[in-house]
Amino acid sequence: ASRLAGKVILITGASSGIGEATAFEYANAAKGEIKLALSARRFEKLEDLKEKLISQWPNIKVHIASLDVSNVAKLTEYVESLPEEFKAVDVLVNNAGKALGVDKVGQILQEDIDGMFQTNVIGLISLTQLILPGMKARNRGDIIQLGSIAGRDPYPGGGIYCATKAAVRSFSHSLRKELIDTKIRVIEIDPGAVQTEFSVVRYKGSKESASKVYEGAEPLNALDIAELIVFASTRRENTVVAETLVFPTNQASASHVYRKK
Ligand code: 8X3
Repeated sequence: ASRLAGKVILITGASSGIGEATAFEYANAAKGEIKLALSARRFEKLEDLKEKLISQWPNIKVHIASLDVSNVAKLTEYVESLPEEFKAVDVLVNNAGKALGVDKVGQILQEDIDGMFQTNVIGLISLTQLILPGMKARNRGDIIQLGSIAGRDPYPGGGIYCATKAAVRSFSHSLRKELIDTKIRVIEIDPGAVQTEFSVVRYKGSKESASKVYEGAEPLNALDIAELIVFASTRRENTVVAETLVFPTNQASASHVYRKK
């Protein structure tokens, strides 16, 4: 049987991009024999996603909920409201995250600082804290953290975003050490350039600025990262893909990208 059969996969930020692709990739890898708990701020997008998943895999179980991970009070409510058959989370994919702006220190909007830390760091930590006790009780589970090259190789104009991803990395490393005597795996996935709504959000809706980010180079797509997430969580239980750094072939650091003229 598949290593995923019957498992509960909880994905945040599942309405688009890497989160959505990851939902599909889990469904695909498990041939629909899986339970997906999908959350995001945009509920209508989740409704569409659920419909697509069910039309492709009639046996799949999908729970959707509107959730903004930056709202810590709501996280507890969300976890408590999960239906019984979704409560024992096997894989937590902490995917929700965002960059806001490319301003330099001294000019960064306070709301952007708060927004990035609240979602990328506080939300991720708080949800992990809520899911971990169950994993500990069952002595199994995967915690998959979406980091970034930005967390390893900070760049100008990314002071806050890079700091949030460094925080994710540091938190994940502490957690892996704390869980050393358990079978729980902490898996960090650090993508480089991936084309999703990420840059449109960073440039606050400017599609033109967003598309410049990828100009002349071929970025990864959401499915490339989804495949790695599913790969990492389907290894034999004694194998932990502790961390990954994933670039498109023409990228070698946060700022070293080969672009065709
Ligand atoms: C996204 C990658 O290089 O824009 O996390 O920070 S980058």
